[in-house]
Amino acid sequence: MTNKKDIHLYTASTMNGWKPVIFLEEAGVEYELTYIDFSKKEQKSNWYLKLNPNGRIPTIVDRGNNNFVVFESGAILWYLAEKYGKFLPANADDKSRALQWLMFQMAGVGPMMGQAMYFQRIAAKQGEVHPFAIKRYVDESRRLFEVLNTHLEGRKYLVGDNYTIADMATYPWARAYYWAKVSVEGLPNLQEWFDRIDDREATQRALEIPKPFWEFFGKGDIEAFEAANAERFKSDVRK
Ligand SMILES: N[C@@H](CCC(=O)N[C@@H](CS)C(=O)NCC(=O)O)C(=O)O
Repeated sequence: MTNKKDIHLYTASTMNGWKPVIFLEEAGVEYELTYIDFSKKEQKSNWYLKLNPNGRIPTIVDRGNNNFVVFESGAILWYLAEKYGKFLPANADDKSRALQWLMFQMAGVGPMMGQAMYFQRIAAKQGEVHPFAIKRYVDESRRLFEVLNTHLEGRKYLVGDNYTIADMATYPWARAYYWAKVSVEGLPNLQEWFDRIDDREATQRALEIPKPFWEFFGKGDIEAFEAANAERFKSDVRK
C-alpha cells in the first residue's frame, strides 16, 4: 500500500537526473521534487551528502518506507520499478534482460558519453584540449551505439515490446548524441528507437522537469548554453 507523494526526488536537469523523472511521469505517480542547483554546489552541501555520499544527483527518499534513501540512478529506477510494479518485467528472464541493459547503460553508455561530453564541452572550454581522450571516449560511445543498434534489430524496445527502466536509463544519454558529438549515422534501429521514445508524451514531459535543456539534444542557443554549462563545472577542472 503506497501513499500519495511517498517519493521525494532530489534532482537537476541532466541525463542521470531525468531518469527517475521519466519513471515517475510514465508511471503517473505523484512525487515531491527538490531542485539541486549546481551553480550553488548544493550537491556537495553537508545536508545533501548525508543522503548521497557521492555528492551527485539524483537521490530519492521514500517517505512510505521509513524515509529510505536510494542514490545511484540505476538503483533508483530499479527501486521504483519494484515499489510500483511497473517497467520491469515480471518474467525472470525478461527481468534479467532489462537489468543487463540497465547495467550496460550505467557502466558503459553513461560513463563513456559523459567523458566525451566533459572533454569536448567543459574541459576544452577551460583550455584543457586533449584530442586523444576525446577520440577514445567518442569512439567507445559510438561502439556502444553500434551494440545498441544491433540489439534493437526487430525489437521495439531494449527488452522486446515493452518500455522498461533499461530504455528509461539509456534514452536520455544516447539521445544526447549531439552534445557528446557522437554520430548516429548508419544506425537505423537506434534512430527508430529514438523516434519511438520521442513520441512518448510522458517521457518528453519529463525532459522539461525541473527545466528543459533541449540544447543537449541540439536545439536552441548552443554556444550560450555551452559557455554557461562549462562555467558551472569550472572548479572541477583540476590543475
Ligand atoms: N552514477 C551516478 C552518476 C550521477 C552523476 O554523475 N550526476 C551528475 C549529473 S548527470 C552530477 O550530479 N554532477 C554534479 C557534480 O558532479 O558535481 C548515477 O547514475 O546516479
